[in-house]
Amino acid sequence: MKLSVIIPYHDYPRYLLDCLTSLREQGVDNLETILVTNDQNDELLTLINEFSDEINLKHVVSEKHASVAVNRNLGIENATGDYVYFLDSDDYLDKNTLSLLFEEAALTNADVVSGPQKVTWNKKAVYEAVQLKQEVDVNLAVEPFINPAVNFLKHDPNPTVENLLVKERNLTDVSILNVLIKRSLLTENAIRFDEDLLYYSDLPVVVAVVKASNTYVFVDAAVYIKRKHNDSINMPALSQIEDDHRFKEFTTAYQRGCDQVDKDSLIHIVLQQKMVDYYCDTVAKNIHRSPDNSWRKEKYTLVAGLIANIGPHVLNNLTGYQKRLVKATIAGNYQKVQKIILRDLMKHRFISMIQTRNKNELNKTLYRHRFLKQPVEPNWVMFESFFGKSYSDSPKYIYEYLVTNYPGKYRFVWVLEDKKVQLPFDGITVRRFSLKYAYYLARAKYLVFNIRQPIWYKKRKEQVLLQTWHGTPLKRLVFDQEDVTAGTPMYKMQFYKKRAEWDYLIAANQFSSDTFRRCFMYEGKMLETGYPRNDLLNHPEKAQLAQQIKAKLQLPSDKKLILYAPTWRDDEYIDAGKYKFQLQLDLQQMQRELGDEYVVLLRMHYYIASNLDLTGCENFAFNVSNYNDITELYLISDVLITDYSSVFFDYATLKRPMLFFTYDLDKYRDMLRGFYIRMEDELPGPLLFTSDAVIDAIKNIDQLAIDYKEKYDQFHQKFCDWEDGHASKRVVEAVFKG
Ligand code: C2G
Repeated sequence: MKLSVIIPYHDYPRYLLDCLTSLREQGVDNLETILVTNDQNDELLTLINEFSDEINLKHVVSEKHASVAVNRNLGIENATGDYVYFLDSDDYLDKNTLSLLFEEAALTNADVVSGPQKVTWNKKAVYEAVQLKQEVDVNLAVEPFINPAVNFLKHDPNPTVENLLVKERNLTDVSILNVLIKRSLLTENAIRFDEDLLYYSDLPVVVAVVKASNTYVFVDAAVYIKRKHNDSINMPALSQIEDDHRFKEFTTAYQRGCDQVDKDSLIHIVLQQKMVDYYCDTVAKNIHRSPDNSWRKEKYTLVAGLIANIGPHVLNNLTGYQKRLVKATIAGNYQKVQKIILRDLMKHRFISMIQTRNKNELNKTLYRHRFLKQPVEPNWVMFESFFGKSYSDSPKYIYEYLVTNYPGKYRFVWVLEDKKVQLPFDGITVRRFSLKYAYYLARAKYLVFNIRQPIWYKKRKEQVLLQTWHGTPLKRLVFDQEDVTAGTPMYKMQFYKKRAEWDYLIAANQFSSDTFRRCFMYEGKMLETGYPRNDLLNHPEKAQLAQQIKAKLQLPSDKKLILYAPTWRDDEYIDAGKYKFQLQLDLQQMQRELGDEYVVLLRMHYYIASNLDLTGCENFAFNVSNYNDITELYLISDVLITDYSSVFFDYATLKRPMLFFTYDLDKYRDMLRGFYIRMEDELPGPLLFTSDAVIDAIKNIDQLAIDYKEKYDQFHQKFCDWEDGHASKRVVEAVFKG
């Protein structure tokens, strides 16, 4: 028996590589793979070449701009297998998916054999690593199961509508993926994809296949991995393309599905109930939210036409909100429809406010409905550094420059979580997301933030948003990241919207300026000024200042200082914005071997929420993670140990020795992030992989400084050249013009 796998392909070769690799790993002997595409570029041809023997790959060339439907139909024409299977070029398969399905087909000779789909936002390597790790606290992927459409449409010996509907998928997601179909079923019944449908050609085909088939088997363990695209801006999946005709097409596909079956058949009932669900849960709410009236009305008219045809089987079983809404729709009472939707939305909003007991929700509502209506104050300036966790970074230095050079001119507001932090000059402090925060966020003319502003923030045209950012990039950022391994998979889309609100962005060096333009897709004004936060490192009195800081921290004055400042790891997730860190430095050993000459300052990243255990090393190791400003710590340190943190770009301003404790380099670089520079070649210090090697390096620090002098000079030239102690002045003069 032979299997034909049909893959329509348009773009994104990186995705295709994962797809074909997974196919190669399936272990199905009698396989033909038909790749249908209009692309013929070199990258694709090399890939085809690489795989052609192992998966018996045929390249079928389609006409220009051929749709998925056209490509799949061409695939069917060229298929010679007993069964056909559709696989999308941006998805991939779990280890034994095909062999499991195929074995079942050989055993049962069923017309249709299918398995579940699992959704992921990750590439294959990351997905598999997560499977291996199998820890509950891993935040690398969201992977709900979806059963294929044919499952709910299939004749069950004793079907009930409720039972079938509760567990199955949305009408818009109906798909022919992960379904092994007898080829004769397609040819004998002339089943083809409708070539005039761009997005929803699966739906009528699924109905046709279900209708034509007599025997059907479902294999739980045969999992298809549906890979969502995290970059809907540059690499949208078909389902992410915004097109005004999409909705009209969806209704056409639905109608064509319905037209194939009898009015009182189970399939028809299921389709209609699904349409009611989709209308009530999604369409109606979007109609309400959409500010564009003509589009709203058009959509409503389209669905209302379909809803008017709902048969008595479905209508009589509706209850509550659905029943009221459908009845008003059938009666053509648009005003009533609006009222029902609004009431339902308010009810849900209120319930969520009560349930979460979230005062912030109330503050957000006041922000939207009250504070945004009040005038913007031209002299108010709001600062936020690391989500209000510290008085630090470039916002601190911009504030201090403004306060000392323009006395009395501005009113300053600092976002600070810790009430104990006293501002050294004028200004008030507010807690993040508090009522006052919402108030000043709406009304201050100037906003100076070093990380993104909240999602719900709405930029006003009178406001000026200065994004200072918080480091020269080593780790790939936003649109340069292939996989988003931390936070929400919607990150790229959200970032895209938020970065459009920035009026100014600061770059510390030419490399940052070029990289930010690309990786943030930033189109606003770039301030090529150097970092205000590094002004201190070129301060004329930095030696005296260092003495004062050391005294304030009560550090021994007769010892040299080693600062250890590592970054965070995407896969050590605890909760939103909170990560674990396991210290790999052997502090006891360090104390024994280096304690006469040195003490160590341990500085965790602001995302790290786990505690450090310094028992037994109290007079040698000091936890300075809560110290506000890391720049002051640079100033007092004699040596820096770090890893993939941007701290080394800033520390290099001082030209003091640096060591890179990169014990998890491979994982960090290849799995989690990827880097912009080759660490092995460009860094002005050694990469060290064990605690012993770090100790040895510190013992030989003078020799290392000599060995790395040339590299250090090159590094300094490339990344620290703009730092001269006057970046704050340049930034303030460019931004604060009023
Ligand atoms: N930082 C710190 N202590 C650490 C690590 C970092 O105070 N142990 C501060 C430094 O100012 C550093 C900044 O946080 O420059 C950003 O930290 P990174 O480790 O570089 O990581 P991340 O927050 O992911 O930012 O373009 C830079 C990137 O956005 C990286």
